[in-house]
Amino acid sequence: MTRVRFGFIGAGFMGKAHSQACRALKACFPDFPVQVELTTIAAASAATAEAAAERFGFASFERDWRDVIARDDVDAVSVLVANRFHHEIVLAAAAAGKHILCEKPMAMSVVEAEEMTAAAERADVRTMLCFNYRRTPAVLYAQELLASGAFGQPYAFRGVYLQDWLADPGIASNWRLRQDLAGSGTLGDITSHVIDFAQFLLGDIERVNGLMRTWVGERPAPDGDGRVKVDVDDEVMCLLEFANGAIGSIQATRFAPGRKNFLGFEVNCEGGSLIFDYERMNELWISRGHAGTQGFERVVIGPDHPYGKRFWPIPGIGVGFHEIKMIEIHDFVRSVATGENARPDFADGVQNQRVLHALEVSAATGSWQRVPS
Ligand code: SOE
Repeated sequence: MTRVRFGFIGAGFMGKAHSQACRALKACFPDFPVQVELTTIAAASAATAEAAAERFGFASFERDWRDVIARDDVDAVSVLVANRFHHEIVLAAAAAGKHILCEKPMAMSVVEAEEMTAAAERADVRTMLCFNYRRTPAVLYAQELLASGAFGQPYAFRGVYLQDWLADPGIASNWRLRQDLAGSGTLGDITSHVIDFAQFLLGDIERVNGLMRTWVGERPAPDGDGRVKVDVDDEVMCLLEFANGAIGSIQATRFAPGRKNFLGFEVNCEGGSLIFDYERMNELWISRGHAGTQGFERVVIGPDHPYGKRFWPIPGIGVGFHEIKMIEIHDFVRSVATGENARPDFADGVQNQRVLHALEVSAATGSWQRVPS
């Protein structure tokens, strides 16, 4: 396949991020033999879709997402809408033989995620989930180091995702605070990213024990008329056991005043440690050896690290959210061209969803839960 023609469903934050990544791809991957085209887009209303088509650079727009999927000139569908709609859209896209790039979390339940995976496998289409942060060059480098065995047996993973955009109880409700549209709160929205880090870096999670809390039980309605109940979790704290013998913990919240997008991990191994913090995403902190008497070395990520030569020629210039979305689109399009799924694919998404579910059950029952595989 020499070109991949995209149809987008959704025109919000992710519609903007994905379309900009598609448009910039050629500049950074000039030798990439696949042409990416922005064919059509649908959104919550025809007016929004029309405006987005113009703003994001699509050749056309559709009034209904089903019409995006029905088009013969669309090869791949990007699912960029609230979690509640992923299942229905993905089943329809797979039935129409479209390749699928889907935002996270994958689904509202494990059953939905399994059905989505089975549909894509039946249709033999490529799938990928947008756990984009694993494509941060510093994280890719950390994964390479761990996979090389240079650090030996991993002992512990400590993951955090701390934000503060909901800390003010006066902030109005939105779809991310509604169980019927999001499925869960902090759990699916951001804990899922840390689970993806954990699985990417250390492999399968076998058992979990979690706590979940809702800090603000009702908020102003989005239209300013009255107050509405918050029926999802605001904070998740949990312990993990990995199949490789390591143990771990995760804290995720949107109620950590001062923390903006503090997504990070520390991995301690037999032969050293690694630290990553997305707010300083162009650095990886490394300690080598048993005792770490030198403390940590700050490695500035640049042209010598994964995908580094694709972007800026001078070390220290750095990459941002835009570049990691470009890597994501590149890897997805390459998977369509080669016929082999890029990771995380839907099967990885099911495993992520199983951990989310196990955490919910654990928090509700106060018990350790096994994660099936
Ligand atoms: C809100 O918490 C949010 O937009 C998440 O939904 C994204 O996945 C994360 O990347 C940034 O924060």
